[in-house]
Amino acid sequence: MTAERQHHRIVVIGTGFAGIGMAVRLKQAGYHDFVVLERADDVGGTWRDNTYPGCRCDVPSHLYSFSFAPNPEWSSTFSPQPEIEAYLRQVTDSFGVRPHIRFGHAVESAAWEDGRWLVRTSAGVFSADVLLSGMGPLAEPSYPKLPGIEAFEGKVFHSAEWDHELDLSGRKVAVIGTGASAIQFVPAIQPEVEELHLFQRTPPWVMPRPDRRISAAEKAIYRRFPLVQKAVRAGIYWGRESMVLGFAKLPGIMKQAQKVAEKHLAHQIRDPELRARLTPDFTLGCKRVLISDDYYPAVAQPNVEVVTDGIAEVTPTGIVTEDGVKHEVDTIIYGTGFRVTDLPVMDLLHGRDGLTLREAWSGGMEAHLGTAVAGFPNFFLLIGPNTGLGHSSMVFMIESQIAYILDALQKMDAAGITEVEVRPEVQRAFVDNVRSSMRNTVWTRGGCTSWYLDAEGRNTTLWPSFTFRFRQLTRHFNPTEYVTR
Ligand code: N01
Repeated sequence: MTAERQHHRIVVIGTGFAGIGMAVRLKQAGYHDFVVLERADDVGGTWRDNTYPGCRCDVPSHLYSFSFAPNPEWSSTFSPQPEIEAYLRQVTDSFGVRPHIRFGHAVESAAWEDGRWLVRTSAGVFSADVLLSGMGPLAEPSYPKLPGIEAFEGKVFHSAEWDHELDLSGRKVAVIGTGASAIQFVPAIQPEVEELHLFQRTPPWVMPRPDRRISAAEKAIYRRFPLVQKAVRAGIYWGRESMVLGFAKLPGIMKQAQKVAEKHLAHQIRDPELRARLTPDFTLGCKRVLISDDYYPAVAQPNVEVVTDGIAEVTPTGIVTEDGVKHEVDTIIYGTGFRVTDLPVMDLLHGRDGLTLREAWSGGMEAHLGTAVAGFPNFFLLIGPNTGLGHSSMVFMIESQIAYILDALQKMDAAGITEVEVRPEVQRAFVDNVRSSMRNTVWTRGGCTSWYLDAEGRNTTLWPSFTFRFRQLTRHFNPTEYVTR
């Protein structure tokens, strides 16, 4: 392939909800000199990559979509993955973003050099005045280092890289992990496989899933009266916002919610011994609250064994647990999540004076408003540190950040500013505030570990307050918080 070398005003990385939303809004605001770099051959981000059986969103679709692109056609409350991926493709095409995307361009490094970003990709080099990252935190599968795994003779894959070529019928399958992904694919594969050995390190809290099909009549109403769909969306939004009170302010609310989950478990799992194995020992909300009506019934089937002893080693034909028992399997599926606080991109990005993002984040991931990092001029991160949510739609956070970035670009243009870099003291004050808000939340006091926390136990992933508060804070770009040139 001929190496490209192009300059653009703006380079966006990634085509998940963040990258696509950013691209649409850039176009609408009159910015046309931009490209979006995408390593894969289509858009969708995590919703393109996660194709495991049973994959669907656990946030209602009326809320888990762009405010500027409501979709009256959602088939159910919690849409399945193919519908969400199709929605992202449709938004890409209907807003004319596809011509801006360079598929098959994996970013290998991005460095701030001579007042510009130099972005090297697998298919050419780009330079840009402004670099925007839409690389979400759920992009790099996390593989546990299991002793002996190299010698395993069966098939091994991760839920985010599902092997659709492999027919699971009649196979003896080990599933490692019981997070949001596993509780969706376990019920889907359980009827197919001969044996399912579910390696559970920590049992999750599981709530009932209030899902239902959206009728043709309802869809027609949404098509004809968009305000009705807007009202439904607002109702879901405010219902979810109220959950923050439980997570961060009123622990009693979580205890009440926990009772609902306990009832759900007791209702679906009759065997007291199995129920005990599946009962969490931490406060609900400490890890992501899962929703499912078919997980417990699947786990109770005779071909499923819930293994709670730790994994000691993998042999060529199975997994040996710490109690010495060998579980003979021919397939291992990792439902072990993502490298959220150890993003590979941390090594690829070099700010001022060669500083890598990993070095800048040696004290934990941090960014002003989860969006701008001191030492990294003209760089903005979508879904950056402390912008994740345990209760509501990430699309809301993404749209808040997009508006902030657009305001930054417009203010730079209006004032003839070519360079902005957040002041370290501004970033410090913001991060200190977020960290102190974290202190009494269920995420840090709930008695669990989770991907929300980094290796040092800091919650550098979640936004600890109401999402409308984040929107207020990101409503205006304030140039005085930045060193400008
Ligand atoms: O990953 P996870 P996920 N040995 O990190 C276990 C989003 N999502 O892919 O709890 C044994 O939650 C680990 O055990 P423990 C959503 O934000 C959304 O399921 O750490 N076990 C845990 O059980 C979600 O939170 C949807 O003790 C090991 C599991 O693997 C995020 O993605 C659907 C292990 C990992 O759970 C990640 O979910 C799916 C080891 N060495 C996902 N290492 C929606 O519906 C890890 N585990 C929107």
